[in-house]
Formats: sequence, structure tokens, C-alpha cells
Amino acid sequence: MQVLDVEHLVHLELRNWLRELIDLCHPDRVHVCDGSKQENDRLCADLVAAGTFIKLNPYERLGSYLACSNPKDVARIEERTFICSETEEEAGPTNNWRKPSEMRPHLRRLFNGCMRGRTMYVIPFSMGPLGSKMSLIGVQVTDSPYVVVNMRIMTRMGKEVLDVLGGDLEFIPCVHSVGKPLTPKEKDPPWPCNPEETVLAHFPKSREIWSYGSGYGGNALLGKKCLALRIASVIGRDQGWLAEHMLILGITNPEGEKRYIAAAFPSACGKTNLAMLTSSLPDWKIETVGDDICWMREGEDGRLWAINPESGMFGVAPGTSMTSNPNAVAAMKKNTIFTNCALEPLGDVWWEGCGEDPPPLLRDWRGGRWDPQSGEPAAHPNARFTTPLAQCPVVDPAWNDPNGVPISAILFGGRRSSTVPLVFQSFGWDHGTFLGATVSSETTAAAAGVVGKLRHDPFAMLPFCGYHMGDYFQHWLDVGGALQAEKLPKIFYCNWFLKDASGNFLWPGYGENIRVLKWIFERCDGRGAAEESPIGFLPTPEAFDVSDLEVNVKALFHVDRQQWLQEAQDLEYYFKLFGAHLPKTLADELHNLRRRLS
Ligand code: O2Y
Ligand code: MN
Repeated sequence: MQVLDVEHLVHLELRNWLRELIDLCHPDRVHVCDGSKQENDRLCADLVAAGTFIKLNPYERLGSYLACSNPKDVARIEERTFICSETEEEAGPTNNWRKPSEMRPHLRRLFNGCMRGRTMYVIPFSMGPLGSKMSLIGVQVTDSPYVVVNMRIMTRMGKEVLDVLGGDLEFIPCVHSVGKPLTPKEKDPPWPCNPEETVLAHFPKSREIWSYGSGYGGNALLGKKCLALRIASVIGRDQGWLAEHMLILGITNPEGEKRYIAAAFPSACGKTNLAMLTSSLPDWKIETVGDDICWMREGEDGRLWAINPESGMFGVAPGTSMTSNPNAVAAMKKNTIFTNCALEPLGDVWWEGCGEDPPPLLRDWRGGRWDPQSGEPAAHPNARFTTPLAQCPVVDPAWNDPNGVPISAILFGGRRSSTVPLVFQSFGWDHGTFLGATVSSETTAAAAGVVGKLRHDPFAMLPFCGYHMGDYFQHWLDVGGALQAEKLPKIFYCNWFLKDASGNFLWPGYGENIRVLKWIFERCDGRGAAEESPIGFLPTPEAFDVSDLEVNVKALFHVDRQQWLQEAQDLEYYFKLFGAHLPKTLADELHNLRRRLS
């Protein structure tokens, strides 16, 4: 392992910034991460010694660990997430806002001395392939070794990133602390955190991220939602590109022709499963570029090209099985960090919906013996696996290509038990932007609050857009307007979750979703017949492949005018939220929808 030292870093601005942070946070030690395997092995051994990690049975999960968090630190913290733009209007109605002049002194107070007794780790990381024109570099400072080893999976990190950064490239400063300084004799808990004081602050103008008090997921792995979505959405707006909460998949037809599709779905709609779907149609193949985030910009050929800025998956474990996602199951056989799963006596992990009965003597995610009669799940419903994307058996050969992949279609979707048909196509880019703005989904048991309540989640970006959502809609219209119409991706909307009057799902989902992707593929190629409806183009019965499948095609593609008029009414209320920032084009799209319905 090479010892990197802050004082020897060639980047003057980085050096000065780190000196300031050391002065502020008072760590006992500073370690600049080189990203090597040796460094990782040592950190994992330290985490085992500290009781944060349990090493899993290497015959089942080579190089893998289980961490169980503090029960108060298990998920994203939307109510403590802030956009610190100069004015509240810039942050818009869907974000929590704090004035920078209020937030900065608050953060200084919190971070003052917060790393006493701990090591400050400096993580240089690249979001996107190393050296790609589409990538962004960040440097995260953290006092959590758990964060370091997760960041090594989720991003490209270490010495190579410093080499790309050189002496003068820009980097995005990310500051993180678990918020639990240690006095000399104090014993460190296995999962240090400070839930009472947690705050996640984004400064869009200076492009900074500050996170305090949580060691969990997107609150602490700052490359993910904070940088790659909230801050990148602002950079994308300023530079004319799109930072999106989308998976990217490659689809190949039996003739060997390949297209790429980007797709946005709110949480709990099976995004990771779709990204690596096992096709039920012989000779149609899906490959994975990314399962969560997508950056798209115009390429030299005038088309939209996309990269996945991440290099790993931070997927929800419960419900992941050989039925729902055999490729994710294979990917997490080694080099994986599990968080808040249950532990089997023989050292493997277990979760609800893994496809196997719970073995006796299971240890639950809180560390106690699990009582099957308790009614409590053994794994936390938001339990996660952090695993390298390169280990996915169907990872796309171009997943790490610095040029990205050309996008032929964009797909939006939500969980709707009625109203929205299985799939339809927009009339064009502006109408497609309208569809993205209208994404809504029914809440599931996995989310807090009432089950089955309809929640608007425009572009699946509600918690992740770093500026006014109305301006974000306009940015989508502008990006489309700047490209030649024939080069634009076609836009679709789908709904896997329709139910019949008895509450049974109308569509089998999983591998059968390939039939929807097949129609989309064929539409992109000018094949695949469609008929116009008031809401968009629907597949004709002949064009939609339901061979060997017993489904009610009529019900799957039914457009109920009354339900859609109600939908339009609801959208009119919803759009009022954006006030004068709602683009006129979208108000016109709503008006046109009503006109077509009546
Ligand atoms: O970021 C988290 O801590 C959990 S939420 C999450 C994790 C991975 C991918 N997507 C999400 C999400 O909420 O969209
Ligand atoms: Mn996500």
C-alpha cells in the first residue's frame, strides 16, 4: 500500500481545502485512500475488529461482510435533506430549503471537532469512467471506514483518480462525518451515528455537499444521490445535459441488433430487476449498463449518449431471489457488503423473499435471535447489498465505455393498480416530457405511511432534483428542443402493476416484461404497429407479442375516459404547485390531453 500524504498532494486547492477541514474536524489521523486491495483488506479487518462487520462464510460469500446499522439509521432522511440555494424559489416547492448564511454556521458548529478520536479518510472518486469527458470527480472526506469500503464498490476511487485530477482539474468537495467524536477512553459503538443531529446539505452554487450524523447509504455515500443526482442535476442544467434517476439497459433482438433504453421508476417498482431482466422470449437478450443513475448528453452524432456514473449496485435485498432477479443473486456471491440483513448460523445472509425458508437460529438485523412468531421481519425491509456491477453476469460490454451508449428510448413508469395501460408511446418529446412530469406511484408496504396512496414523483426525481422542479421540466424541453427531432429517443410510459376487479395482477411481470421492451425496440426501428389513443400510441393487438401467455390484452390496454379525465383534473391541481415555473408547453400538453379525451 502506498502511503499518500495530504502535504504531498499536487492539487493546491485540494491541499488547502483538506488543511481547513483538518483544522475544523480535528481528526486524530488522516489517511488519503489509494483504493488498493491491500487498503481495502486492512479496513475490512479493522471493521471486523470494531464489531461493525461480520465476515461471512467464504464458501458461500467470498470476501463479503454483514454490517448492521443503528436502528435509528436505516434509510434516506428526506426531512433532513436541504438544498442551500440563495433563494427558496431556486430550490422550489419540492425541496427543503435553508439559506446558506444560516446553514454554514450550523455546519461549522456541528463539524467542529467532530472527528476527534477518529481517522479522517480522504476518498478521491470518479463518477463515470475514469477520464471520460462525461465523468465528474469528487473528493469525499469521511470518518467512517464503512463508507470507504462501500465507496470503493460504488465508485472508481483512489490513486488513479488523483492522477486524472492532476494539479488543476475541478473536483466536487464532499464532507461527511458520523457525528460521534470519541473521548480517549470511550468505546466506539459498532455503528457510530448521531440521528438527533443528522443533516444533509447541498450547496448548488458552490457545488458542495455536507453530511452529518448518518452512516447509511445515500446519506453517507455522497457520490450517489447527493453528487450524481442533486448536484449533477444543477451542473447538467447549467451545461445542457441530463442527470437522471434512471437505469440503462441494452436490448438485443434475435437478429443481433442492439438498442439502449433508459428508464425511470419511483422506488419499489423493480428498477434493479428490470435492468438485468432474464428474458422469457428466446433469443431476446437484456444487458445492464446501470440500475439507478444515468447521465445523458448530446454526442458527436447528434444523438443522446448515456453513462452510468456508478460502478456498483446498492440494491434492496428483501424480495431479491432467483425468481425476481437471478443475475443480482449471482452478482452478490462474492465481494459484497450486506447491510441490515439477517445472519444464518453458518455465516450466510438471509432476507424475506430470498426464496428459501428461514433456517433455525437466525439472527435478526438488530443482532438478537429472531423469533418467527414475533411478526417482525428478520431483515430490515430496506436491507441492502453493495456489490460491484462488473460481477453482474449480464453486465453490458459497454458499461465502462468513456463515450457511453446511444439511447434509443426513454421509459417512464409507476405502480398503478388502474387507469394507466401496460405501455404506450408519447406523441413526441414535449408530450414525453409531460409524461415524465406526471409520473406517480402507489405507495407500498416498503415505504413509510399509508399503503396504496398515490404519490406524484415527477421523473422519479422528487427527492433528488437539486433545483426548482418546474425549471427542471423546462430543461428537459430545452434539451429535446436543441436536438434534431429524428435523433431524439422515443419516449414511453409503462405500468406493470394493473389489477383486475378482484385485486389480481393483470400482468405477470418479471421476465415477461421483455414483451413490452420488444414492442419499444420495434417502435424505435419504425416497425411495431401502433394506434393513436387520447393518451398516446398504444400497440395494436397484432404488434404486441403475447404468444404462449394467457393475459387479458383488452384490459391491459384499456383507456377509460372517465378515469383519465379524473387523472387530468388531479394533474391540474398538482401542476399548480410549480406556479409560474410550470412551462407553458406542459400546461398546453395537459389542455391537449383533456381535448383528446372529451
Ligand atoms: O440511498 C439510500 O440510502 C437508499 S434509497 C436508494 C438506494 C439505491 C438506489 N436507489 C434508492 C432510491 O431511493 O431511489
Ligand atoms: Mn434510486
